[in-house]
Amino acid sequence: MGVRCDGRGQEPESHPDRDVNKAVKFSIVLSTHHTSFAALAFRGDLNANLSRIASYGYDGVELAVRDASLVNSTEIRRLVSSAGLEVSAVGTGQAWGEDRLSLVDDDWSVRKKAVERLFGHIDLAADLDAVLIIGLVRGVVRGTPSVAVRELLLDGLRSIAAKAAQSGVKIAIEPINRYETSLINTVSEGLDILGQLGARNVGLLIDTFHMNIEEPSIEKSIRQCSGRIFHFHVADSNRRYPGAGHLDFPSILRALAETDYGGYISGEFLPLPSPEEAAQRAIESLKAYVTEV
Ligand code: LER
Ligand code: MN
Repeated sequence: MGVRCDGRGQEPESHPDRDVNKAVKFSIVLSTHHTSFAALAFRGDLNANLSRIASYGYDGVELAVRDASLVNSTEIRRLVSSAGLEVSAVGTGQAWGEDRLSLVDDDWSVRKKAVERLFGHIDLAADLDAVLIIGLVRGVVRGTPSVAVRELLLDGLRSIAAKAAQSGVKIAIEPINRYETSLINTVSEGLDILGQLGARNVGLLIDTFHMNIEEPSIEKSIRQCSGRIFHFHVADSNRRYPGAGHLDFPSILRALAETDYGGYISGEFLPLPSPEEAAQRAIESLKAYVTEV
C-alpha cells in the first residue's frame, strides 16, 4: 500500500516491488521573507535554503508568502527548479500574521485588501503550479462565530474560489485548532464550508498538529474527508518534527494511503533543535514510516 502523490490518484495495490518512497513526495515550509511565525523550519536566504532542503531528500518546498507583489515568480521558479525541487503549495497566513488582513474583518476596506492580496497569491500559485492555502487569513475569531461572520467568510471564499478557478488553481482551506481561531477548527466544519461553497476547486488542508487537538480520531477524520484533501501538513503532537512526539504516524499515513490523496506530505514544524536537524530528522522519519505503511 502506498500514497500516490503525483496527482494521478492511488497506485494499484499489485506492485510488490515498487519503492513506495519514490511514489510519495515530501515538501517543507519555507518562508520567502523574514516572518514572526514560529513553526517554520526555514526562513530567509532563499537560495541557500533551497539547496539545503534538496540535499536532505525533499522533493518540494511549500512557500509561505506574505505578499505576492514582494516576490518575482519567474525568479522563484528558476531557483526552485535549479535546486531540483517543485513548489507544493503557497501559504498565505502571513497576510494575517504580519498585516492583519482577514476575510471577516469588521472593516470592509480590510476585507477588500485581504481579497486583493489573495488574488496576488492566486496568480503566484498559478505561475508556480501550486495549491493555494487558506489558513488564518480567513480570520481570527474568538467565541462562536456569528451568522454575519460566516456570511462574510463565504463571500470572501466565493470571490477567491472564482478567481482561482479561472487560473486553474486549487484552494486548500485548513481547519486550525481552537487556540488560534474559532472559525473552522475541525474537518467536519471544513467539509461543511466546502458543501456551502460548492466549488470543485476548493478542498481541505489537513494538519496533523491541529487534528491531534481537535479530532477524536485523526485516522477517522482523514477517511471522512477522503476525496477532498488538497494538501497535508505534518508535525508531531508537540509541533516538532514527526518522530519527536507521540503521534502514530504509520497509522496516520496508512489512513492517508487509503484515500485518493495525490499531493505532497508537507512538513510544518518548529525548527528544533535547529532548522537543519529538524528538517533532516523529519524526512528520515517520514520515509521510514512510509516504508512501514
Ligand atoms: C498554518 O498552516 C497553520 O497550521 C497555522 O497553525 C498557522 O497559524
Ligand atoms: Mn498547518
